[in-house]
Amino acid sequence: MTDNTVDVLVWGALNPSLMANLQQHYQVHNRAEITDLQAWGDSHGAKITAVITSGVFGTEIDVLERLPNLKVVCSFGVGYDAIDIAYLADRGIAVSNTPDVLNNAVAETAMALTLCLTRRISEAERFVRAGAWPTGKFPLGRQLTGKTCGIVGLGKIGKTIAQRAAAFEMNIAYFRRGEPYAGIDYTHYNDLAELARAADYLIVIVPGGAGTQHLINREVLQALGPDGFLINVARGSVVDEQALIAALQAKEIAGAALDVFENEPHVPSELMSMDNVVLAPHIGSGTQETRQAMADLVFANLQQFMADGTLITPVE
Ligand code: 8YV
Repeated sequence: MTDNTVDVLVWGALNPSLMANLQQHYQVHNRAEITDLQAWGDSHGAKITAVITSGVFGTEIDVLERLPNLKVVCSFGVGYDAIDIAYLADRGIAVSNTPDVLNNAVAETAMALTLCLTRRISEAERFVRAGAWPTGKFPLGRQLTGKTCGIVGLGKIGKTIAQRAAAFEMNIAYFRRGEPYAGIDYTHYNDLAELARAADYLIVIVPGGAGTQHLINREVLQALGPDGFLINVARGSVVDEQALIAALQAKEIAGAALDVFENEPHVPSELMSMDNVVLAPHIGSGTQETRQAMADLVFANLQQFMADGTLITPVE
């Protein structure tokens, strides 16, 4: 059904082409514009059959409770830790995400952050812009060639990162509890601290949520050691940020590159002031091509669900 008679609730400002498609085909309500939730729920809640959100916006049970006829939640992003999946499953509400289309973009971000960190690119640029070049030499970085890249989470994005790291002639190792993956030649560790000990660069790309909360803790950071670098392109919740700050302050690790934080968009001031830390504002999937593909997939999921009640990429 695309005759503007179906009401959908969008959780905030999403990709412009997705917003335009939604406006064209649906009656769009915007969560960000609702000030009086109760009044809005009383007059509009029962009309909403679909929610469109993102991996960052997630959902709120308070709002979902006011949508008695909700049938589907379509999310812009692969990670769904911010979405109340168990609650939605209980109510029989279908959920879709955007897997696969962002693997390359996130892998590129991981490599960009890794290179930026190890070759001190941000720091070097600050040095040049500050006019410091004529007054002295910039300190040396370290190379990736021949080093060990430890991947925490060898899922689809993790494998895509591994291929790129291998092209830089890095040795690839990964953490997985229990048995190694069949048919994968990379070195397997079932103990995360052991992987960290072996790694020069520890790249984190596991899903967020309760199961991975503070997986990267003090012990893992200490195992990574004073010559080891941490790169996080997963979720802020996966790294114990206070332990990371302590490890950086004590020079227990060499540096960190972070695309995600525990309390986004707020970044601890301690991290802001460290030269051996590279900071990015959650841009893992942020290329024009990938965001377009994500927007198209969200809309295609919604359209298919409205047509036949199925999703192209359901969260299962
Ligand atoms: C965000 C992401 O969802 O896919 C994910 O899980 O974290 C990102 O792609 C996207 O930035 C939402 O705005």
